[in-house]
Amino acid sequence: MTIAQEIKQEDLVAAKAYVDEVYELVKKRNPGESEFHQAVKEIFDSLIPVFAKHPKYKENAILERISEPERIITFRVPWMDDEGKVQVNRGFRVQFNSAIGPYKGGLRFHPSVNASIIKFLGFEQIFKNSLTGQWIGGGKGGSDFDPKGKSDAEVMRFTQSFMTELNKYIGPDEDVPAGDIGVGGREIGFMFGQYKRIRGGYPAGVLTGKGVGYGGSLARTEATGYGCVYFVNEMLQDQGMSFKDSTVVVSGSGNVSIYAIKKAQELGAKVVACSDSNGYIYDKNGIDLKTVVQLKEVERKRIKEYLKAHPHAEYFEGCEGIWTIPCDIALPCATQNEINEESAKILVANGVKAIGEGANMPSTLEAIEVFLNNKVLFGPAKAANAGGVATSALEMVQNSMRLSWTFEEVDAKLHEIMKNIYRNSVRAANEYGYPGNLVVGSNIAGFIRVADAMLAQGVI
Ligand code: NDP
Ligand code: 2IT
Repeated sequence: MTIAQEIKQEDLVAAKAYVDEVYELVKKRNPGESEFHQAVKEIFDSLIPVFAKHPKYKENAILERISEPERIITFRVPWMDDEGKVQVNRGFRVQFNSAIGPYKGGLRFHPSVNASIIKFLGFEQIFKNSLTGQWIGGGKGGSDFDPKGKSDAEVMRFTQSFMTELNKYIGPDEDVPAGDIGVGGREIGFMFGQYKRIRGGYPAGVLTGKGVGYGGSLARTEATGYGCVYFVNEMLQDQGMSFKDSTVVVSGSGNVSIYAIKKAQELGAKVVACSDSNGYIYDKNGIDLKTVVQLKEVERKRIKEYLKAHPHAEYFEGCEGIWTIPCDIALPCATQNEINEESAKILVANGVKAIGEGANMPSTLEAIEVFLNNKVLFGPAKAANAGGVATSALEMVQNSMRLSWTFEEVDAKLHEIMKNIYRNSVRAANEYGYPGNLVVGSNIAGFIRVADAMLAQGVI
């Protein structure tokens, strides 16, 4: 008998009422934070059968506790631009949950950053990090600083000011930030330098995503994109499909997108489109990744310029249109809520077979419904993009051991972790009565590990 068969209908009804009640509490306590509400709603709804089966979680107020961050830090970040003008940004770090390890999660620098966005990301990170099977808690941070158009000197002055405050709250055993949107190798390098200068010694494990020349892990740069493709590949193989000869659309053209494109191409797919926040390119011959890397990682230019090197390609303004391109596999790798219900319906009408969420929460709740109702294979963000943070945890391990693994060793570990996340999510979905629903499966598998650790550690 599966767990689902053991659950009584009246317990499900009671669990739903309880979960709804706590969700209302979260909304009341965090007014106006729509992204945070959305992330909480998705998790809470998935957990109804867990609460119906295990009264211990309700009795110990796990839901009320897990949705309230252990600590939120906000701070002023003053810095001087190249014209000598003083600028002020806001810095954030949400230390959400440390039941299974030090807080771990990226830093996002983007003008849209606010408390709601950092809280949604931090909340998701708890369950994602748990799914990796490693010893990392959930956290997230960032700033409303916009790196676009800033000189290297401005980025350095900003990140040094940011770290001058943030350093008080982080450390290799306390809280270990990494990159996210707008934070890559350059920013991590400046932040590590400033942390080391303030705190002394060589605390390599305080940040991940470091350069491989000073304590970084091989394959961390590739890990999120590669991991996402490994995860989707598991979903496809289970149904007798593969990337080979498939048509793929990838949104974004940043860190996650670039390495998702690379691995998909290696597996024999034709990637026909990618984008940035201004628009998207369509190349019917398949994207030339070298040009994208040169434009986005080296020259920091707009994706539109791809056409200079490839005049046969097409450019379209705006982001949503990318989902109207017919494809077998769609990998949203840019940002939250980039696929709405309408885009999801168009993808389905055009015959999409699988979605792999490289970005965090790229599909709205309504879009997810459309995919699940139409039997599209759906790899949710917490599972599909966990390869980045998993490899960050491997970087922490290497820093603690003062050694470095080869690219192949790290990549093999990443691959195994993604397969495990897939298997554990499938198993949880089956056990709790939602076969094939990896949203429910990954949320449940991620939740139980953290909830049991919280139970063991008492009311804290
Ligand atoms: P990057 O900054 O490297 O790239 C972000 C890409 O998304 C850029 O192409 C950017 O375009 C585009 N983008 C950003 N904001 C928007 C927006 N509001 N609308 C449309 N496009 C946008 O970030 P990453 O590749 O690191 O992150 C991408 C996603 O993956 C995020 O959701 C992040 O949280 C998630 N993620 C990242 C991980 C990592 O290891 N880096 C791990 C797990 C998840 P433009 O150049 O115009 O800004
Ligand atoms: O969303 C994420 O998982 C990340 N941005 C990576 C976090 C990390 O600590 O590597």
